[in-house]
Amino acid sequence: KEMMSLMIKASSQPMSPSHNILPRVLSFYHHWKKAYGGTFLVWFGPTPRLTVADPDLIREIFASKSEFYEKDESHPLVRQLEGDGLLSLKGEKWALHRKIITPTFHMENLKVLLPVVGKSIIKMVENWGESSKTEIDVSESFQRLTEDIITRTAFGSSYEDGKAVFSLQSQQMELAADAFRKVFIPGYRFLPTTKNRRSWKLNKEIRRSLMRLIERREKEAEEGGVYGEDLLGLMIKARAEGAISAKDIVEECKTFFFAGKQTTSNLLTWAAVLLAMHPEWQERARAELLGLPDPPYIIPSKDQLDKLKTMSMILNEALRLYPPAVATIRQAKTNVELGGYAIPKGMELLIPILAVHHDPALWGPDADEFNPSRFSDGVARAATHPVAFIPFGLGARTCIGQSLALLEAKLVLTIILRRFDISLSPAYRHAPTVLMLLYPQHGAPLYFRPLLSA
Ligand code: MNH
Repeated sequence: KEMMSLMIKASSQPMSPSHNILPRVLSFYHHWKKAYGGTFLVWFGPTPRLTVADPDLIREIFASKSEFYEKDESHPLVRQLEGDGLLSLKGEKWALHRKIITPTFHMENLKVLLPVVGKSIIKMVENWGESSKTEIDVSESFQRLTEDIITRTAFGSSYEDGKAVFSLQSQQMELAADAFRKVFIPGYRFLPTTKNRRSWKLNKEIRRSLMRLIERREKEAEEGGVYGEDLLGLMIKARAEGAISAKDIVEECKTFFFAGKQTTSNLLTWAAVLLAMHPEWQERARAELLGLPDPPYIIPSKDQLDKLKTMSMILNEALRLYPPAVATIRQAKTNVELGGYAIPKGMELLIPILAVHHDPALWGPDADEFNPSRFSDGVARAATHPVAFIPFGLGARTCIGQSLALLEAKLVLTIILRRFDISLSPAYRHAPTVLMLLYPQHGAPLYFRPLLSA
């Protein structure tokens, strides 16, 4: 009998696999750090690349001496997907585009999305938890959701047409993921395989449909005199003023979808998985939510979301342990000195975001543990150095979609926590993997048990 109760106890323990994912995800970094410290040279192909994990030096590269560094040329496979937009542009053209696009993300514009987005979240969860044994692969569901939200942000009133274009780009991204898995086959991406040919065809179709959409919206704006505050409207207005071309707009649309969809769905997925693994934090977040002054609501308002401090701490801890963008790269524009190293012009520098986020020297001996409390005094004080937390980058080229992503994540998790108890399905296997971004290799099957009070 005792044995039996022990077994039951053991099996009802939340499965809590290690969050120490460095050896799995950045294995070279993990091993070489032990031998050489945080800063060392790695040869990827013909050019050496300096790995820089020291937050003082990272601050120099991104912020205080950023004029000496620029974005690198991205991999051709990525380049085809991301378009020639904000992510990859440099110099004056980048600055112009950043200025035109920034108002898309003003809180006033994001706020009006809340009720609309709230509705699609509720539609998503409608048939969750009908049976206590139904698994939901949240990584799938969340991708559909972020796709929907990014479409609304980019295209506003032309939502339906935008959706059609972005569904093509989704298909293209899946094909590219396949090509990435075969990147070790020399010249694979040039071979006229069925999948490659399909991807090339999609690329043309996407650009053609976007061009048609731009022309239509331009006509509408000329007739009605209103451009709209969505990404497309702001850019069409800039084109009317002669600042950018129609092709620029096409490239930015591609960039937005590429940069905004999977990053945010990965954050949502890891946050849901962490909540399932750590029921005590799930309960704390739910208690905070139900304890709001005016709790009977379906879709929370911006003001209500702002009050959810525990939820913000959980999201930050998810971004720390599982940053969707595990690393980024810069290139030296000229010969430059960095932390006593003479960096020659053209050298590439790799900033291993994931490794910085797991560094015990910055985060303490529990660096690999899930402990949202470390963010209770805000982001800048969570570690021993303010630049230890960089899921969205830093400086002028920091993520433009940060507030959208965080607002969206908070809204989704709030609506879900209000209705369901989240737990891991026995089918869940903890396998963080990098394929462009950090994602769960075998998906994220979770159980959603409806709460009686909901
Ligand atoms: Mn986002 C830049 C991570 C959501 C659009 N993003 C960056 C950078 C990081 C990043 C890191 C900086 C890269 C570098 O310095 O080399 N982004 C994220 C994460 C999420 C995210 C972890 C979600 C979670 N990003 C979004 C969303 C959008 C978006 C949502 C769009 C709607 N991001 C961008 C764009 C850039 C960027 C555009 C490039 C900004 C620039 O260089 O001016």
